[in-house]
Amino acid sequence: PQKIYLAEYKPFPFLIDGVELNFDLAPRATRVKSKINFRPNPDSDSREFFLHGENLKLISAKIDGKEISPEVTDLGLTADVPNAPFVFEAEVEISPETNTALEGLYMSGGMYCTQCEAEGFRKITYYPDRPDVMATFKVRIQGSESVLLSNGNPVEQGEGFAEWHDPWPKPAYLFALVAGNLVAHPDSFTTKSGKEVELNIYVRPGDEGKCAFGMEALKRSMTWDEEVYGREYDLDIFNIVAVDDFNMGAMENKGLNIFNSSCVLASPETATDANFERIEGIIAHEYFHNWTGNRITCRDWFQLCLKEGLTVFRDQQFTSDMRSRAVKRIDDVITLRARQFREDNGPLAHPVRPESFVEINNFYTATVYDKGAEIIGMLKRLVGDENYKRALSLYFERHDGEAATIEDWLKVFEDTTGRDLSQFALWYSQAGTPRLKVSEAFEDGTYILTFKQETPPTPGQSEKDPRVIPIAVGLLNPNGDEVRETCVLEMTEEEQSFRFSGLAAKPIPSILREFSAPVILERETTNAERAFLLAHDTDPFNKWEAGRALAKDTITRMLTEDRTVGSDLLDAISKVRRDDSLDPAFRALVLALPSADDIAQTLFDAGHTPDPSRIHTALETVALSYATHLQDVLPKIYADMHIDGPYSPDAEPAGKRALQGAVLSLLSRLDGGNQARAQFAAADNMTQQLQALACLLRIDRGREQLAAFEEQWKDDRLVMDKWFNLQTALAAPEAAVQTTEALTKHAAFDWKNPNRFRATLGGLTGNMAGFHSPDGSGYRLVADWLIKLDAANPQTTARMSTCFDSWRRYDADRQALIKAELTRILETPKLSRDTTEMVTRILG
Ligand code: B3K
Ligand code: ZN
Repeated sequence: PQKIYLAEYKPFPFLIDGVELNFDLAPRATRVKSKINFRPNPDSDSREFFLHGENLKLISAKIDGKEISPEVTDLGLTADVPNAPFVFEAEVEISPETNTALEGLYMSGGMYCTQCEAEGFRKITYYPDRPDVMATFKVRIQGSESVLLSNGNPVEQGEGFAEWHDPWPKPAYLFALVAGNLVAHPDSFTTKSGKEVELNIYVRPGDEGKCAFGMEALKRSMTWDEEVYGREYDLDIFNIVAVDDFNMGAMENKGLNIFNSSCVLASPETATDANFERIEGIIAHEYFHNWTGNRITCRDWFQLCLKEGLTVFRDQQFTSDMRSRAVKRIDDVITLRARQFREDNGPLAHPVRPESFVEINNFYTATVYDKGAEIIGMLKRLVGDENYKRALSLYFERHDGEAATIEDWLKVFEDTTGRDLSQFALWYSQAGTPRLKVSEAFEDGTYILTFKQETPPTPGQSEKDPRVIPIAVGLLNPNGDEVRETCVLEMTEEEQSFRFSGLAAKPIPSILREFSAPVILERETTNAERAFLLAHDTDPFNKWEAGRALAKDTITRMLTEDRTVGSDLLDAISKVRRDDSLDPAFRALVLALPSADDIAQTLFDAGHTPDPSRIHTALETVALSYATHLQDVLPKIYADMHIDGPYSPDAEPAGKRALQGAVLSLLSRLDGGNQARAQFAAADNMTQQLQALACLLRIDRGREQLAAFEEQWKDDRLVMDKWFNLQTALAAPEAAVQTTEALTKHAAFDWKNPNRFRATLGGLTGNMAGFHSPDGSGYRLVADWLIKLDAANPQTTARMSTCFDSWRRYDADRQALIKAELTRILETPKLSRDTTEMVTRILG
């Protein structure tokens, strides 16, 4: 397969003045007529006319009204064209019903919908399918469905047709079309300059009752973007459509966002608190793309982080404004470490701005998104809030309507602040997570912190240069008072010292407050000091981090030194547990144990070979110790967290439920599941129903409740995803593979639906001890299913193949078993380009 390189970027030889599309919908024979006005691009010296096109049946093509016979391959079409403005017309036929890849125009539950990012538009018609070719679109849809939607503003609607016009030039990846017998949840919004915008969430009949929260979240997002970034909405209408079959979370098509139904539909009975928060965040994310992504888009796909990193950063800011800033930061760092650090420290490591790819869909990664967002956070920290604001205004003013690059982005910060950001730019080009070693000294009232940075080699990058690292530091004195407020140290050298003078005693440092940079901190310290910070740190992130470090230290020592759970951990944790003055959501986070994967990576980094089943046992042991140690207070905390009145998904009640759920999980290790059974029976919301079910699965496999749950929810697709997922994710290690296999034979296991596939198989791959079952049966089952899915849906297959990326951590037997499965996948005839690229990289 062909590799594409950033260094080989060339502008397209033509510009487009306008596009007209005409869709005549039919499940297996949709006709698409296009009329495109091209003119030579003065910035290009080539006149080669190549249009992308895949899986299209060309009916006819014309230039300036005259029939032509272009040269057509699997990848596109080439024709001779005049060296002057000309009109290209084509008619093609496509088959949405048989499009199982869910890219281009496809069908889901009887409705037509599209997914074009990154390169799906070429499966709809012949077109320069690249983000730097921007054009205005007029779309006419003919179909018998009651709702016919496309981008922009509606122009005309009638029996069996609708016409839409999008006045804002856009790249083809933002094109969308929806046709279905849908119902709307309508609303409206008045922008700050007084413009009335019609809002709709379109769903299949029966789902109308699950739209209210998403609509409120949309309006909150619109207000927030006006208030915080000064960005107003720019069309008369904003539509969201919920689709059951979707490869990712959602898509920011101009004026017509298409959502995986799991990322927009919610009701108290069917969605958990976590679902509500995620829905709010994703709605905001897609809406924010209207400016960071759509009005200003990317020059080429290597610049993907330009829109994704920035938009993730914006949705994180939004959530911390809507909910708790401290809790949001901790949640984000947990995810960053679980997904991005894992990626950055394995065979799939790549720079936030990659330099080459085979299949761009493989680069919608935690690195591009989440590390991309961390880079924006560091930049903001380095230049300060005021400068960040000025730089963003300049960015919108200077690049509106353009397809921009990371260089353009950094330049607005340089021009705003006069700062040289060339060293900072290494964050975009160097892969790998920097390790930051800390040492300290104290003499005559002066405290010296010395940092040494080092980034291990990553694929294709053996040498790394030192980066700019903003390190937020505060100092505490031995009584626990803060003697130096947070300041940001700017590290630029490989090794660098910072001095704090005028101190009465040797302070206890709180380093990397708020997780000010995506690095791994390495510091020799004691559990006594960790417990001290857990009790006294004023920075909520580092307070939590101290508890987490204490737990990790305990668990790794249990596994490497045969230690038992020490009282230092138990006492420190129980203080926080009992402290009513702390936010319940924060207390729940302190009580949560690090993941098995986190422990495995920590052991591996320290030179040990992780044993998944021993890690599982150690985590269970710690949980049981927490339970016994807190025995006397658990029932009281459980009762204190009770909420009267109707369910609300707001942060405060959700935090209480989180703490109550964490307590329930401990209690159920002592009371044989009595409290959990009671909670299950009484629950009037999905959060509490699922918490209880999870506890019971561990006790007696929850047979009775699983059956009741299935009976109650068998007609609700999204809830049934949870039912599938919980069973594979929480199965006991020795039963996980068998449970998963049985579930794949369940009548409701629709493997072509990505949500169901991910819920079921993804539950197993996330169940570390189960997936890594020593006989290799977990690997075999997952490989079998990946091979099967690849023929239908390469994108989801490639993404799920990452479950094997940490294979080099494990013992030789497991490595051999995994390698054999990866090789078997790779040898599958006609394996997709997507999966081929991923598995090849994983094998290294
Ligand atoms: N931009 C889309 C992701 C498209 C993924 C294509 N494989 C959703 C988002 O990030 O908002
Ligand atoms: Zn995005």
